[in-house]
Amino acid sequence: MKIKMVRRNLFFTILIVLIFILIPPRIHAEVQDIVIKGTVKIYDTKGQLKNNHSDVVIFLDEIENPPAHMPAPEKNPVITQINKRFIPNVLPVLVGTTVEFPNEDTVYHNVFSLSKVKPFDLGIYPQGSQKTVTFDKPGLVKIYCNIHPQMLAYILVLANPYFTITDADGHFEIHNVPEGKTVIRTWYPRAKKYPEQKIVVPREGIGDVHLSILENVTLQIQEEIITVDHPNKWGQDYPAKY
Ligand SMILES: [Cu+2]
Repeated sequence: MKIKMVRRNLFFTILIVLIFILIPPRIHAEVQDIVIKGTVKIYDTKGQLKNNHSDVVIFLDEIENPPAHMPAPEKNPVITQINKRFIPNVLPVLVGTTVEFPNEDTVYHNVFSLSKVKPFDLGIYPQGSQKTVTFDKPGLVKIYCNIHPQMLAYILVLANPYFTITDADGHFEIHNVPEGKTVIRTWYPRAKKYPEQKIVVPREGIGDVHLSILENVTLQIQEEIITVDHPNKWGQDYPAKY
């Protein structure tokens, strides 16, 4: 009786060990999230390390094994008009994505773009209402307000979903990346050069990508100083008072 029990226990132990050895790797391979992690450091025009390293878009290009299906996100990203600013200031989106532009301000705005990638003019609309634009071609879209020249935003329309944006510490993570060769590229509104790095993504991912960006101009748009470096939607200078 005792021997039978021991044999049965041994049989089950071996069975469980075999299940753990044989089955998990297959399940693991299907659901594993391959991640690329790294850090970007931004240096100002004098070569000094900045305190804030946000707003750098990190995206993959020349992907060896691109996915067959790349649907736009179910939830539309948003650029809000608030305190005479666009928030966020930099937004990367997958091609085909619709972006919402709500006016949360107490004043009117006129959101427009003269970009080749996606020219549009949303006209004037009041607080509490919003309009949308679908970005159907890859490239950079600069967005302005026809009333307030200090308002600007950048939408970088990308051809695949493998992108992210750095936080204030410069950290980034791109998830569910395909294995194989690819190039990590960067975009930043005031970069002198856009650093890039060719990599081969292994199944275990990459956790130590380090990139640095040198600014070519300091941020000109601040509360006190407003530098207008673009015309309004009619190609004219903004009036002196706005
Ligand atoms: Cu405005």
